Amino acid sequence: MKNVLFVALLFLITDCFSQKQHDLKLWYNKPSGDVWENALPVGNGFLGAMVYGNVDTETIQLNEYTVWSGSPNRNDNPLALDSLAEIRKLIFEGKQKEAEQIANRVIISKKSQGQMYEPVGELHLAFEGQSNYTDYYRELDIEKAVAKTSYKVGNVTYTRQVLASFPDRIIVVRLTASKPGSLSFNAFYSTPQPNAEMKTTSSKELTIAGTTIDHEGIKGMVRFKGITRIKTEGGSLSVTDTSLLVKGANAATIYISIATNFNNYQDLSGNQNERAATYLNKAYPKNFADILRAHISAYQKYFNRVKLDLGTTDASRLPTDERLKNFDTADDPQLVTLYYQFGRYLLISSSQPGGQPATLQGIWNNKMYPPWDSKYTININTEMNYWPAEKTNLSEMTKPLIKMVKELSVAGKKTAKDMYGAGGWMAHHNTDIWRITGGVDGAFWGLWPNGGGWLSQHLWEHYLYSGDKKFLASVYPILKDAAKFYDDYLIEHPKYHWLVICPDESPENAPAAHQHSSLDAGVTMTNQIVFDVFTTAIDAAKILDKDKAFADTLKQKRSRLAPMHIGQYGQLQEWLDDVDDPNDHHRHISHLYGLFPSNQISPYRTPKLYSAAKNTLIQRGDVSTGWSMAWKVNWWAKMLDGNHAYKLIQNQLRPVGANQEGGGSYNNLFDAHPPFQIDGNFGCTSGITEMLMQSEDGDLNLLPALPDAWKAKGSISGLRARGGFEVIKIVWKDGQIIQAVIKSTLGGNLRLRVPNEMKMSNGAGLKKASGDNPNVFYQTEKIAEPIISEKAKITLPDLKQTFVYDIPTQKGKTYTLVLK
Ligand code: FUC
Repeated sequence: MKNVLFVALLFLITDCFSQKQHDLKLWYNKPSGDVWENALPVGNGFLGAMVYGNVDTETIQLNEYTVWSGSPNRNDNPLALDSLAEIRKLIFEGKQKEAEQIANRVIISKKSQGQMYEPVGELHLAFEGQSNYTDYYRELDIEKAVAKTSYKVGNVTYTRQVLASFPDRIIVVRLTASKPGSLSFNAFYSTPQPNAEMKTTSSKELTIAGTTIDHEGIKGMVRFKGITRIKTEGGSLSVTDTSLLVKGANAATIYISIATNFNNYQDLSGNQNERAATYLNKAYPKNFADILRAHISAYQKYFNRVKLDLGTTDASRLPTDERLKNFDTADDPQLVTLYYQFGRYLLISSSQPGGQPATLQGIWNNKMYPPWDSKYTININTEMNYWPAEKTNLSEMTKPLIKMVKELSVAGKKTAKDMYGAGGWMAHHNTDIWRITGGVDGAFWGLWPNGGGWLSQHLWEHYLYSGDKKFLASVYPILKDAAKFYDDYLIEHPKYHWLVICPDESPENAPAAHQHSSLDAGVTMTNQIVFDVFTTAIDAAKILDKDKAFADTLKQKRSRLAPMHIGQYGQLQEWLDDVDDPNDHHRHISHLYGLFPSNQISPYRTPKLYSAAKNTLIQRGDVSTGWSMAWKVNWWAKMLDGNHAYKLIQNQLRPVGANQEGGGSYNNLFDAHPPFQIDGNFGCTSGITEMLMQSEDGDLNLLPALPDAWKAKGSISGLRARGGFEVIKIVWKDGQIIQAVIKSTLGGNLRLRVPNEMKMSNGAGLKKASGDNPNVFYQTEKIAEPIISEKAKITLPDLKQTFVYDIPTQKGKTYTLVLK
């Protein structure tokens, strides 16, 4: 009997263990082969690696965050200013195509169209005698930020672990074999970089050294150096000209260091050799266990802040690629949790304080000529990368973005002045590590002058979440100068008499009525961005008690911006003229910027616009590229429609190729545009958060868009909301919040919107909210009444009942509410 009990207990423990094992892990029972999108990403914000987990020859593809083609450069087109009046005239006369032709010549850069983020190369480990393997398993544990591969040959178990250490700034590979003396391999580099040399040194180091390539007339001047050293336990280590040979070892630890001469976007005077050696020399004396421990603890400091539980079913026991195939039909809520946390994992791994912002591919790229150069597309993609940062409690990860915006605000001053005769700063629709601010790729895409304006709002957002006045004061000149650019650049529309930006465009889309040219004046998204840029400059000036006269000018000009328009199909107009096509399924729905990430369109404050935005969303359809679908998750969450948001998550969690129109996920859960583009990962993590918590619309709204699929029960802990509120916990059951724990870090009124009646945990009742929310971080600026087409059919929203309370809070105190 005792024995039976013992076996049963053991079974239970192992069963729990294997369940737990698959909790926050991507795992597979086959190697990656030669498919990069099967490989698993690790990164520490400075180095990135893709681990293939192939048995015979392991490949670890390597990236370093400053390895870019080119060198410091600017790409303004000085011809712009003289032609501005002519371009404007043509646009106002309805001759968009002619205007576009001129703009191609005078606005679009004749120099760099943006440089490329590039790979360093690959480290290969060619093993001896491992072709007949069994029990293959590989995983990425996103709770620990470690990739692992294991398999058996005969009765020997081989294990590999790979991590990009946060504290040690190197990549470490740990190899073990269960039987002493069974580990033999040959380590060597390969690289697609044409100007790189790979060799070994007398101190048994494997090195790769090179200079990046020239591109579009800009000389490649980033010098990089990689050094690999191996520590063996047992066996021997020897060198050939180009490889390190390990023979008969029990275990081995590989230390990989990479550095460049990059100091900042204007300075390449660093010493890559010294840097690479310094990182390596510091880490090499440490053993793997110590490196692993320090790495996990540094990583978990960020990662562990948020926990999500949407339930777990048996479907979660399958390998990740199988789950992806099944998600449409299986009940597998845990895959959403995994995907959600994977977004946070990717942000921590690709965007660290002191580093560069996450590119279109984060920090992972294996191509010399990557899609869209793996740079920064700032008409949506870079912004989307940072949507999850503040609310999923990864505020530190915004630092590289904030730094980039600071640098752009310097570089973009000259662009504003030379190209548009305006003060302040601006950037067009792309930038790169050299902080180019000129227009690229052709006027149809690259004339868009609002990259600076939109990016500047991320600084304001950082203030709204943190309440850090010192930070606000330090970035105020950037906010002010973003407004100054528009202040100078706005002109009166000759027909409508509003103040508009011209030439302008609604990102990458064009109506047939404008000869399929994107060029226009006063497009909706820009009006919304200018409105926000002015409002934040006005508010920041007030908070800091500065620049009253300037703020008054901005207020006056803000009141003369074009209002939003509702067109003949009941849609939110993308352009000032009612020229939208209800059959247009374009992936950019830029005019819904006003719904999200901005808060100008609200179910509670602007119901007509809200209905129009909904019509637009329906007309544009669901399936699109990965990032576009991710934006739609956020929009449907703002539409308070959890089921529709969930449908988009289902579309995103399909194997790439399964959606005819695009989107989906690769086996390693990388988002597919296709090709791989990381914005969809980040955008979806943001969207899932918005389904569970929103804080943009004048209140802290809990469970605003819970889909039926997650209703039964669940919880999330550790989110952050505007005004310094930490949402320590939301627990729900049958669609009702049974417990909400909120910590106030700044004090102030907590206006809480919930789907069911609640009370304080001590039984005290709650005060119903009334009037405007007095909390300064929850102010919503009133917008102008929309202009509505006579043909438009508008059905006002039928909103679910919610309960809204005002809870006065004290700084540092925690408030627990329960179901009433
Ligand atoms: C914009 C988008 C594309 C792609 C590229 C990186 O141009 O329109 O879909 O995401 O950026």
